[in-house]
Amino acid sequence: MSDLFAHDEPLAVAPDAYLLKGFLSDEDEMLLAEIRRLTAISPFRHMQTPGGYRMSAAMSSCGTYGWVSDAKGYRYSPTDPLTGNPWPPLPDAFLLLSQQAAERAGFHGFSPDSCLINCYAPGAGMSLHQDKDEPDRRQPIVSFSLGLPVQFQFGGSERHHPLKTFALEHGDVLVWGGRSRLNYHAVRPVRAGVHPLAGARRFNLTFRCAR
Ligand code: MD3
Ligand code: FE
Repeated sequence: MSDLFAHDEPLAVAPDAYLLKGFLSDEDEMLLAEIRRLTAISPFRHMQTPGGYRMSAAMSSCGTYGWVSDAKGYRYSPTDPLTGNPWPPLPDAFLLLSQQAAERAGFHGFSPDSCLINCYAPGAGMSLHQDKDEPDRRQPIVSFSLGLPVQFQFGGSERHHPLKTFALEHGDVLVWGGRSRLNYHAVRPVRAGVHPLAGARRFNLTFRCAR
């Protein structure tokens, strides 16, 4: 698909948080093919929260560290607990695109060592939470959305702060840093549908500095 949106100005959605509409529109097929390849090595699985709930999004990771959750808590691990092997390396194209997105949003020198791969079937979502398992809070988180659209909600630094909602669509990138790095956020349940390239799924890649 031609790149109608990627040259737009980043849309400020919160202080130091930017939405890059359609940033991935030339790279969507490559990204989906890489997700397929990576998850043949480290398969999608439903993790347990420390409280014993099954997460509705299926997850995998690539990079030096992967995010894991189980009865012992949330953490980054150099090995995939499902396979016992290291996570597959972060593809060069993932690294480059995430760095270009960070740069476009005004964050220089972004060098992620972890990419969490989330897969949402219809009905799956993510309840309100903060991302605080990463030690260096000066580093942003860069998120890529592919496949089915979803309503994304974000609030403030405390759970009770009011929420704003907007759609995340195939090809969109979000960059969260600085003053919004610890904002609460949630993903509403994905509605049934079929995306022409991704099928009945939404995929989200989040690039992080785990160390
Ligand atoms: C706002 N993933 O994996 S990405 C997650 O669409 C997660 O799969 C969602 O939240 C998803 O933790 C949302 C957008 C996002 C990512 C990180 C953030 C928003 C954020 C960190 C701080 C504030
Ligand atoms: Fe999150």
